[in-house]
Amino acid sequence: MKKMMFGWSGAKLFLLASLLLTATLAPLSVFAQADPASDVIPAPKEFSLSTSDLVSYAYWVLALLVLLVIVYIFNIGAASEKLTGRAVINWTKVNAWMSIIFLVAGSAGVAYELIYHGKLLLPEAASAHGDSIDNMFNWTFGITFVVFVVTEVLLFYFLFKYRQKEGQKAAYYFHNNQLEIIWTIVPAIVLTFLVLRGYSTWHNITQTPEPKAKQIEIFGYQFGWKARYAGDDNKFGEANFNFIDPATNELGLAIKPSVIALRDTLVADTGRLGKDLRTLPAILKQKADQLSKMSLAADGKAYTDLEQELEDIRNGNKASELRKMMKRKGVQIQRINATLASKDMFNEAANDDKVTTEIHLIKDQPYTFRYRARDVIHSAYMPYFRAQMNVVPGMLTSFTFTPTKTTKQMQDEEKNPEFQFYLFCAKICGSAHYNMKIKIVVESESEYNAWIEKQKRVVEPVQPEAPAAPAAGSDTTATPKTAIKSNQKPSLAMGF
Ligand SMILES: [Cu+2]
Repeated sequence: MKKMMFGWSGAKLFLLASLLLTATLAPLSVFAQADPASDVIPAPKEFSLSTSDLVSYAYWVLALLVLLVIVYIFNIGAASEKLTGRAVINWTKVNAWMSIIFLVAGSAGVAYELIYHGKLLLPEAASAHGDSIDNMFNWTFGITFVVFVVTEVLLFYFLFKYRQKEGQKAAYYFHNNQLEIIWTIVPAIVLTFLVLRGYSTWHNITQTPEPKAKQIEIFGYQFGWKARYAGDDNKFGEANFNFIDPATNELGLAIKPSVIALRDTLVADTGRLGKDLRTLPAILKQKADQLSKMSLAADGKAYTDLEQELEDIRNGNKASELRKMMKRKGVQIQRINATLASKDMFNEAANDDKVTTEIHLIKDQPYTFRYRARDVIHSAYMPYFRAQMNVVPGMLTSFTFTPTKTTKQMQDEEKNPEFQFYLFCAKICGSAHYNMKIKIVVESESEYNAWIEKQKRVVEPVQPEAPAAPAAGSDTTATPKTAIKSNQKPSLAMGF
């Protein structure tokens, strides 16, 4: 009886494992076929069944039915054993052969994945350091693959070979120091080798000085990227998150007229919020009157919304919300005022910077990408350059690399005229994370020069014949105006 129970649970385990394996591998093979460099994000498909869909659904249903039939056959066997007390099925034998079937089927699955989906792995690296990353991955994969094959073969073969047999007694093996030493030291040496190799590869990539590297700032936000080139002065203007105005200064660059306009908007907002706060009792009365003329039956949602609004005013929620907003804006105003006098901050270096919606790089030119984030942690991932770096708010991270293939070259090599390099976000950062990417074009120096020439400066230079503008924002100590004066509006020409 005991033997039968063991046999039955073994069979169930086998079926469960096969189901889990198919369920895991099926979606994997679907993902493996997605082209990471595709320019167009396909719109969600309308639900419609094609013939091939139906065939594949039928295949899954059939597979499930076959499994159910097997389960029922085993069930009948088990029930009959219970009734007659005679062993109908030799469970030991079934388990032993199932382990061999599992080994063969599993190996076939691994071989299939390597042969058919192995082709979908990334092609040869398009950056100078890429080979060393690939080399490291290949060593790690090679070693772990050999260990995987040897241990799996031994595990399932031994299950088969040493199955229980009539008149055969299992050997009792208590302890062996030599074995313990071997299986501790061998993995320790292998892992030390892999870790040190990874460490030295990373060190070589990140710690090798590259004096000729050009700098590009990559700015990540929910949900997109912007690139900033330093302009003719080859110097990035300063930036501060307190200067960010989503409409006119998305990168928070230190452009005095823009920052002053932002501060004045904030002052106006604070004034308006203060007024709202002071007139809350009057608003309450007015809204209560309004509500008394409405009815739930006639107005539905408008009625309940107004009711909620009244409740928020009565219980103080509205007032505390207004105070919170005023406080937040007040802090930002203070911070802006504290920096406005700084000559290091407002040194005009930002004026000729160029903010772009594509990244253009010159082939064989080293680059340092300096990363900044506006909101949450992102991760800049460039698979073809084998480069990835976290992009963290309030922290400057960087990655230096040299692109070694032009976009055109990659299109030829991949036999895909649509091929493009991209920088993707590789950190799940919110609802539109999947769409967060920026195109990278690698080209010749002359092509790059022609492109960068066409990009607009953050602040267009003032034309000499234009009438002299009043000294905009030069007086930072003056009482902030509650309305934005037209002469304080910056002439921003950013591409957003
Ligand atoms: Cu992101």
